[in-house]
Amino acid sequence: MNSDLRQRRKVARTALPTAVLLLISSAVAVQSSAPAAAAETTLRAAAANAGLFFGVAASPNRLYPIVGQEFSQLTPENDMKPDRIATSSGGLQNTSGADTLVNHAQSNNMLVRGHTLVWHSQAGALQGASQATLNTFIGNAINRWGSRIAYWDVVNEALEDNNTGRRRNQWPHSMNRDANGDGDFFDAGDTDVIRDSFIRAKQVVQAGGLTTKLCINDYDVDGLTVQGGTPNRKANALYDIVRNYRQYIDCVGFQAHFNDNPNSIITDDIQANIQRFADLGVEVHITELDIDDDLSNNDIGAGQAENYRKVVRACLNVAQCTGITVWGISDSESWRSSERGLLFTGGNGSYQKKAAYHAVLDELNKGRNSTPPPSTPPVTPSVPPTTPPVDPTTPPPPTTPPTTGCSATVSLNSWTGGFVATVRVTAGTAPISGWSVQLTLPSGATVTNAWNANRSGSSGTVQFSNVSYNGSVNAGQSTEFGFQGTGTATGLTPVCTAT
Ligand code: 9MR
Repeated sequence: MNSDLRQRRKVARTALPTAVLLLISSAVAVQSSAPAAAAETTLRAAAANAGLFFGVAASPNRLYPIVGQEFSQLTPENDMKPDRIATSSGGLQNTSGADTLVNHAQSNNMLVRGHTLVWHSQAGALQGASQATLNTFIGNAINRWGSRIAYWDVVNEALEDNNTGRRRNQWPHSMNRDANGDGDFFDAGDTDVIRDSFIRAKQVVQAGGLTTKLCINDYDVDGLTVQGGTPNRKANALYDIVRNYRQYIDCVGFQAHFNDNPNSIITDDIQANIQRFADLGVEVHITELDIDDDLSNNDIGAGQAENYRKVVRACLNVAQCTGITVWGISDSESWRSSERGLLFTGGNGSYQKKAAYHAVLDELNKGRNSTPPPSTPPVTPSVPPTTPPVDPTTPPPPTTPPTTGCSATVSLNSWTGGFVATVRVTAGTAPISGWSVQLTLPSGATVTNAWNANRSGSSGTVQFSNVSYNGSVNAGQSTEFGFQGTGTATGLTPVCTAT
């Protein structure tokens, strides 16, 4: 095992994505006919009740029934990596494994996470390619599966090991240039593979009218600190990247490969770290979870089942943490089999649940703390169950033309009896230092919670205003907030005022 892999031996809602909501809505429908207090018996059903997906990394030769039964999301463990599917000119090849996985996910009503587009490792024929070629590949890969891929890891593992907080220096990051020498790659004159790859991916998504969300994914970024209370500089660096490129980045993946490496332990500040990313307005996902079961070295905590509980709870307690994915089904089939880091034992389709499985299921069944779990409220008898969902892909027109103040648009994800609204506030031709948005809900609709905004009122005319960190918006730039409600919320007309 090389040092890179050894280092990796350790081991995130503004708006819930459409596909998650579809999963939730089906769970709600199931629940309304089940006894109110019945605990769910699969990870995917328990997660759906709490408003998140529970996924697994998979390969075409391991698509056993358990995949669709227990999991609601699938990440190709290796079949969408550039070394499988990219040609040296950024074309596609050998996509049959990836196609099999996407088809399997679709027929089992699972979300897909595309993994991954820009990565220093497993780059195959793309190794050493220019940004232009990377951009070609990004376009080809995103367009091949379109909105069938809910999330794409656009850039994977861009940050250096050993908690330095620096970017990697190998390709493709070796293409980076810090033009003004200020120590970062965020300035207009700088060259930044992360920024340029996300800009390209965003263009492709917008040009195709896709619902795909674009994520940045990394490991050892899970807590605010690492062992000994040392600040987690890698997590801080990731935070700076997301903050600077928020307009292109929709989601952040914490790989969460936990083990006893000092930078890979489970700390008590994982939830706070998830929260600060969520406060930037991105979804957060735990993307590659596995937890070392090596109890001879106890510095990652009190045992695997309890450690799994901790991580799952940290996600559940942050509304914008919309999914958890484990990096394989069973220990023996894991990339780290010796650490017995997963939820099942056994193999070849015959699996036994571990204590860790039962702990995760139990924790998921407890639901979220910070907001009411979506399974509880949104059954409004006045809404007929046949109400068609609003098409979330139809972008509503701006309600006010750009001015020196601000304008606002709203997009809706709806299900029978409930909705999540994402409101985008855009400054006019001058910067603003605060904003408020007023909108009037149709009768019967009620706001149950909001994020990235202060709120007054819950039905009829409701007022939202900026919170401390998102009041300042530069000319022409945007910020987003969201809210969840019960009932039906069509025809919302937000009115934005700069304050
Ligand atoms: O689990 C994957 C394993 O089968 C491959 O051999 C390995 C090659 O690097 O990649 C593993 O998956 C990695 C993922 O793509 C990115 N994060 C770390 C994962 C474990 O190494």
